[in-house]
Amino acid sequence: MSIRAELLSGLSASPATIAPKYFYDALGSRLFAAITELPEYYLTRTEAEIFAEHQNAMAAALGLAATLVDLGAGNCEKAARLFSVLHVRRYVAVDISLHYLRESLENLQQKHPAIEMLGVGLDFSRSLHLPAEVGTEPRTLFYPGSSIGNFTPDEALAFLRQANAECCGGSLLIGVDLVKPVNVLEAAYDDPLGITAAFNRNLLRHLNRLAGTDFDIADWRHVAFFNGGESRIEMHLQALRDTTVSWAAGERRFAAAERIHTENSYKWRSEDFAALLETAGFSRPRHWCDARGWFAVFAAQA
Ligand code: AVJ
Repeated sequence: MSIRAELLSGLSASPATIAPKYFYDALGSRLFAAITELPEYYLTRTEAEIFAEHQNAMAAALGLAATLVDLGAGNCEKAARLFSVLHVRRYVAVDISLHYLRESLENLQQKHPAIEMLGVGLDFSRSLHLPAEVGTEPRTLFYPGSSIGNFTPDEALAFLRQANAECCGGSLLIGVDLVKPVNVLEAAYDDPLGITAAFNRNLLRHLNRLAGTDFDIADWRHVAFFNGGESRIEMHLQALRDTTVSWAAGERRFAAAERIHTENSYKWRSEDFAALLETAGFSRPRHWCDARGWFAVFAAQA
């Protein structure tokens, strides 16, 4: 299905949905970077602390990681911090937009001339199948940031099974956000400055460009809450009034207070995530946490 057809079918569904990968246009990527600076958004900071504190133990658990495959690499910063401790010789940056990766990789190559670098443009939320140019040696797959949280548990299992195959006998290093008090979770996704609201609402501008819709951002507000039954933060855009959104071949009417579901961000218990890794075929999962037990980084063998 084309991007446009996929977006319009999500918009026509009840309830309407838009996939979270569409948050990241140029402005959305900058807004996400701003989110990671918010005091309420503990994820990025906490994960970085865990890497800094336990990188030697992680390197020992992973074994030699000559090839590091970075899933959702973006600016490649997180992976670059691990190059020396993991003795990386080949770095494969994978992201949905190859365009954005090129710049990051050029800068990185100058700082690390001895490391062979490759950029791969791939929407791995559909299928994680790395191209042949990546080679056949065992690899360490690196999936930081708790982006695995965008998948439902079933989707996460399917994704991890594919990841297991793509390791070629290597290993996985993955960041996972954990269950914690609801007030902490909800503040992280509904910050008082309104940066997360801007990030969520910006999705509609991106959609207007991608699918030719005519959303008026002023008609929509940001809603985020923890759904305890599903163990996930949900983000929605809620219509402030009755409104009709039109595109070339159709339209969708929204009643006041109707919502578009834009993101799930699952929060795991560490023992459940370890079990998920084993079900997906990984062995000897280990993990490291921060002192508060808010975030975990897991290493496992394929
Ligand atoms: C990039 C998917 C890990 O779920 O925390 C941040 C995205 N959404 N604030 C997350 C996000 C709202 C983020 N991930």
